Amino acid sequence: MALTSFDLNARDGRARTGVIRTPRGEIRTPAFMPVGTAATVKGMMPESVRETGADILLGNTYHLMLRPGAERVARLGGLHRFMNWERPILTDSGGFQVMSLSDLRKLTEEGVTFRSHVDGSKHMLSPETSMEIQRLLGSDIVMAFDECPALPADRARLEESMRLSMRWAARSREAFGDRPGHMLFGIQQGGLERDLREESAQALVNIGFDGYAIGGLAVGEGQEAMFGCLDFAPGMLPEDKPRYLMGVGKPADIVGAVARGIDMMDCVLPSRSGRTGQAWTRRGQVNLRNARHADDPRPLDEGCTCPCCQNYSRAYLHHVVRAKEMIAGMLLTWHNLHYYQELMAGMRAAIAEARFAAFEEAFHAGEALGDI
Ligand code: PRF
Ligand code: ZN
Repeated sequence: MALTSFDLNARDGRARTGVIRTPRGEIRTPAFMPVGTAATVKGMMPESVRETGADILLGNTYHLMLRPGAERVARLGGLHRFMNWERPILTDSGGFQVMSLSDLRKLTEEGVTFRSHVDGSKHMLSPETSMEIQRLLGSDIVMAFDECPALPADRARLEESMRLSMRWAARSREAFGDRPGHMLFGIQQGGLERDLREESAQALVNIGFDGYAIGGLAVGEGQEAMFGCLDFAPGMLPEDKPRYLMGVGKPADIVGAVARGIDMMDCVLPSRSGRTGQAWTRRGQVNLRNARHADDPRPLDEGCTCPCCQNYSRAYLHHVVRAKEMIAGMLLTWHNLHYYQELMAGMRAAIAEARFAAFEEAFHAGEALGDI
């Protein structure tokens, strides 16, 4: 019997809900994956991340290979043991982070050579080395090695880059081999071009993956253009495999992506914005730095059951944000991750009960009200 599986439980329009099963636990979809780049979801203990409702975290090949090093993590028992998160972990393959973070990159057919943003040391990532690093980390869901051009990019560049990513996808598949209990996801590229997305989807399906990501979006094109692409891109990917939209997004992006058939997402936004005094609630974004909160005894969100909203006032949050106290980032990250996971749970229930359109409408009505 297969050690991993994906079962769809219900559909409502193009939205889907189901479960990915792995030996390390189940991932309820649509799923939001908090980002644990450097073997930590910044400002949160892993058990607290679990309490927010997360089934899976995202880790990064690029950061972990540079510090503390994949071999070291492997010697210490793998990433799960190292960071004290025993549930599933998906790792990104590194190419996208090399392009956004490293110095002096050089891209060839073989892969990419670059200098570390940490200490300037020289490194190489290729489909083969990325698969090896993700194996050493012990990742449950391994991402194929790809290249992601920033948008806008001209068609020739998008086409060339997508075809390179598809050759790398085939090499990733070959290097990954057969690893029962672990999944390998391919990544569709092709910018906003419908025919390139189709060509990419066909190439990936011919290779054969356990799941399919949509890469190359949320890279500067804006929500309308992204949704335009999501009106056709998910439908090009196999119905019976999970579809993962990489690096998305704001709550409204997530709701729109789920409406268009996406099953998984990740984003630094809830954790990163928590560290800059920003909160997300049913009424949209709230900036706790704002002076209007200074004397406000009410919680951030009256209806929220997270420890931040149960125990602290807006006045307190405003104070600790302004004073740059560590607890500010801790409390707001907790609240934001809790809010994101409640949003996912709400969508899963709405899809299961065939009322997703009403859920979507209520979501937008809440955001339109604005913060009280
Ligand atoms: N490829 C990979 N990781 C990613 C992306 C991609 O295209 C994106 C684009 N939003 C975020 N993270 N490998
Ligand atoms: Zn809260």
